[in-house]
This record gives sequence, C-alpha cells and structure tokens, in this order.
Amino acid sequence: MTAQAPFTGPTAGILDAPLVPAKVVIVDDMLPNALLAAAVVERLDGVEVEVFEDAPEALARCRAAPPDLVLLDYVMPGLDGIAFARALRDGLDGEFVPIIMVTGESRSGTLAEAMAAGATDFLRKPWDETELEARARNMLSLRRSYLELRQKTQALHVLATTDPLTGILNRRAFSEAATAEVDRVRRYGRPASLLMMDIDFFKRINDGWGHAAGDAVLRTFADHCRKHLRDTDHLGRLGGEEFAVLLPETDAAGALVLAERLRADLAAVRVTPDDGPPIAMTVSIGVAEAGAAETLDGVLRRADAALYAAKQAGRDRVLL
Ligand code: GH3
Ligand code: MG
Ligand code: MG
Ligand code: MG
Repeated sequence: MTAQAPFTGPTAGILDAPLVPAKVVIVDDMLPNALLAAAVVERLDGVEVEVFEDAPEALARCRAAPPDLVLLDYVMPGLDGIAFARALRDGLDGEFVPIIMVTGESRSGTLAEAMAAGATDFLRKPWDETELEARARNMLSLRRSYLELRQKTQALHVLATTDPLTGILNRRAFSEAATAEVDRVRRYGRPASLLMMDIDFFKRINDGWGHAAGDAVLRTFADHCRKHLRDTDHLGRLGGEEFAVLLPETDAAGALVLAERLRADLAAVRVTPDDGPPIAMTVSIGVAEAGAAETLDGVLRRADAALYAAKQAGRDRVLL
C-alpha cells in the first residue's frame, strides 16, 4: 500500500509563491531622473527595478503584471501622473499596488489630488536619497504585508472549500456551486443535471483491505470522475463514499450518457495497493435534470431517489 501523501495539495502553490524579488517600476519622462531614482531603490535588498520614460508603455506593463511599487513622475506629456495613477487603480480590480508620486509641483492641493487619484505616498523634487530610500522601503513593506495576507486568505478559502482526502469540492462548496447553476436554470431556462453517486459495498472494501485501502479507492474514484468531466462541471464529495456532479448545459439524456460512461469505465479501474491484490469497485448513479422552477434540494432529492432505486435494482447501474 503506498503511504497516503500528506495533504499539501491545493494550498502548497499558494503559500509557496515567492514574494521576492520585489519589482519596482519607475516612470519619468526625463530618463536621467528615473535612472537616479533607480540607483537609490536598487540598493534595497531583493529589489528589481524597471525604468520607463514612456508613461503609456509603463501603464501597460503595470496592468499586465502588477509591480510591487511604482515611482511615478507627476508632470509628463501625454499621460500625467494623476491620470496614470487613476488608470492603474481602475485596472487592478482592487489589488493594492503602492504608488509614490514624485513631483516638483508645490501648488497646494497637488498632494491631495495625487492621493485621491490613488497615490499612496508623495515625494518632492529635488528629493533626498535617504528619504526616497526610506519611503520606498516602507511602501514595499506595506505591499509585502498585503501579499502575505492575500496568500493566507486564498489558502484558507481553498481549505474551506476542498475535501482533504480527494481534493475535490467539499459538501458546502458543492452546494454553493450547484445552487448557482440551478438558479441559472430558473433564470435563463438553460438545462442542468445532477448525478448522485455512491460506491457499491464500500464497507466491504474497508473491512477486507483496511481503511487506508478504502481511502485510496476514494481518491481513485474522484480522480477517475475528474478525468471524465469538463472544467465547467462541479464535482463534490458529499460525505463518506457519496459523491455528486452538477452538469451545466446538460439535459437528462446527456447526463445519462455521461453517467453510463463513468460507471462502465470505473468498473474496469483497479486500485493496486503494494501489499495486496488489485481492488475493483462499482458505483450506482442516480440522475435528475433540474426542473424549470426547482431548487437544488428538489433536484438532490430526485437524484437521491434514483440512486436508491439503482441500489435496490442490484447496484452497478444508472437510473433516472
Ligand atoms: P451500498 O452499496 O449500499 O452503498 O453499501 P456500502 O457498504 O457502500 O454503504 P455503507 O453506507 O453501509 O458504508 C459506507 C462506508 O464508508 C462506511 C464508512 O465506514 C465508510 N467511510 C466513510 N467515510 C470514509 C472515509 O473517509 N474513508 C474510508 N476508508 N471509509 C469511509
Ligand atoms: Mg516629468
Ligand atoms: Mg455505498
Ligand atoms: Mg453511502
């Protein structure tokens, strides 16, 4: 029996994503100004600087891949600092990217205007190296805190919606996704169907080969289903050895074809523990198409009744 892999899966990529080097974009229509600032910012640990004298080009770069800090000239031909800050903020969909507005402009109200446009900090020309370095360091640390918090939030979301054994949706997340699809049926008259699946005599697998082998069978079952489904289908583990699939844009006839293919192909799958003979499994599947005015509960009930009938009729079969 291969040891069960530790559940690092879905959150690993999120929490391991590197936060260094920090990318700093410096925009100034006078290239020597930008290069002077770059020399200072580059002294900070783990920082990579990109310099732009063309503001629209810099904006496109920042929107395509948000940097960790923008040092932004206030007076530029074509696209000035205020318009740049506003356009960047609007294009980031809520992502926090600090902007230090750099300007020789001493008019009162300039600072307030820059801040309102989305600047996070402000530096007056001619700037002092120590002050630029300190402000850049502060803003990068703010951005880092933001990224760390965002990673943790994403990881928590994955943990809250994923079944730890199989990596598919847990019961709550499945219900949420399936509810949204059933709502679409009601609102737009599009079809959707539900499969309710339960592994046959699963207790015998546990009793005969042990709980770890049972777990391996559950994982294989989920992998098998995932392979047969589209990215837009929702696959969830409702509990124990009971699974469900919500199929958007699929009527009962289509759902029956898919369920039958799943059932037949699964019967040919073998789970091979290291220290025992291959384990086979079968599954019973109940199918229901969502009615025009039905709630998720209603569809689940009908699919469940069909599943029960499939069990009664001898298992290893699909019923509508
Ligand atoms: P039927 O064909 O009527 O569905 O019979 P069955 O044996 O599959 O159904 P039953 O509901 O009696 O047994 C389900 C078993 O699944 C009992 C429970 O111990 C086991 N089980 C539930 N969750 C897990 C799990 O996470 N891992 C393992 N290995 N077993 C589990
Ligand atoms: Mg300028
Ligand atoms: Mg069962
Ligand atoms: Mg069961």
